[in-house]
Amino acid sequence: MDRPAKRAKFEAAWERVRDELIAHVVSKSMPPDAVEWYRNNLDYNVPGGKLNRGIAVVDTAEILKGAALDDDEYHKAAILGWGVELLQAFFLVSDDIMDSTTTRRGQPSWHHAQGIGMIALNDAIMLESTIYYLLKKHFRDTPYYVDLLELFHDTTFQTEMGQLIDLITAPEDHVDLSKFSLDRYRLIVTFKTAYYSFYLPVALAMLMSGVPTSYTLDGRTIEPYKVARSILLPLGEYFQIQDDFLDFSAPPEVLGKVGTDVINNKCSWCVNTALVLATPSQRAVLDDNYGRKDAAAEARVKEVFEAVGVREQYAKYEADVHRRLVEKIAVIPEGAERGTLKREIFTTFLEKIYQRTM
Ligand code: GPP
Ligand code: MG
Ligand code: MG
Ligand code: MG
Repeated sequence: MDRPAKRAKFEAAWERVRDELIAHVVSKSMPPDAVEWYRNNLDYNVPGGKLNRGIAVVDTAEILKGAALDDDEYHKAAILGWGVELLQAFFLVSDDIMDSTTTRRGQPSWHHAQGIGMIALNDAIMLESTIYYLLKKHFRDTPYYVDLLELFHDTTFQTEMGQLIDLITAPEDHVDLSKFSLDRYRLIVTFKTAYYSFYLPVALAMLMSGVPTSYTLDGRTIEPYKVARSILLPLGEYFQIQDDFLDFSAPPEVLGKVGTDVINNKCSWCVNTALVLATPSQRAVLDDNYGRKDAAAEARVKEVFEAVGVREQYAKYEADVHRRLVEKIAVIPEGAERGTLKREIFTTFLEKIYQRTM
């Protein structure tokens, strides 16, 4: 199945999930205006993104099975996938309030949309609770129900820790580059993005596919969830570094948006790399111009990025991380046994990301 067909099938699963969620609040005696509010919250915030995270659950379950999923397996994988998308919707609605962001996915941020305001906070929490309603309804009788609960809870906490260090490192309204560093950056992106975007979808599919906590293959003891983390967290870091580099370097007509990281005081890979390489006078330019809502200041920052060689650093980093990940994936022991890891899970992710330009 090609990408658009996969996406269409996954979106069709949403219709079913959404209808059962609506039926649930109706059954709880919610009046029509509340049902309508909840429906709008779901429709506005959950299905409109790229859906990469949700579809990754389905893809991984298929690779682990080594064959097409039957209807029941597909439906289960899709519900977990929509669980990840609900978690993401909860994060983004909340994040846009915290970041005072007025647009998201080409429309007003939910809290900024007509008539919503701070009810968005309750809506965000309802998006999160919806995950646990779905898990209970569809997985309560499976042996891995508690593992699913723990995984969603642990991942949420990790993302919230990431959000905390993000918020205190780079407040939108106060520039202090002395708080930035590449180590701090790595910690932020691992916790804020990599766990929920890269590890969570794969680990969900692993649980659903009956992958145990450990097994022996070719005389070696494998801890597959640890192996998955050891590849997917650096992969998530790579993805974010790419995102940051493209924000600086990609032509807007290719990227589909204008980069705003410099103006918004983002603790981005580019500024952290520049801070390592800058001379004292270049450092002064960064201190004076970073995070200012002013195009001339932004241009001065970008001149420093060019002068210190951020582009060359990126090319070096990308070649290096690609080689490291390929090596890591190549040593995963593989067998035909059900419930064991397949290298293809990780190679498909890596190939999708490597040298992307948008
Ligand atoms: C977006 O980051 C926010 C997250 C990925 C996680 C939010 C976590 C919470 C616990 C609320 P961002 O603000 O750097 O990116 P964007 O530009 O998409 O707003
Ligand atoms: Mg934000
Ligand atoms: Mg944020
Ligand atoms: Mg970005």
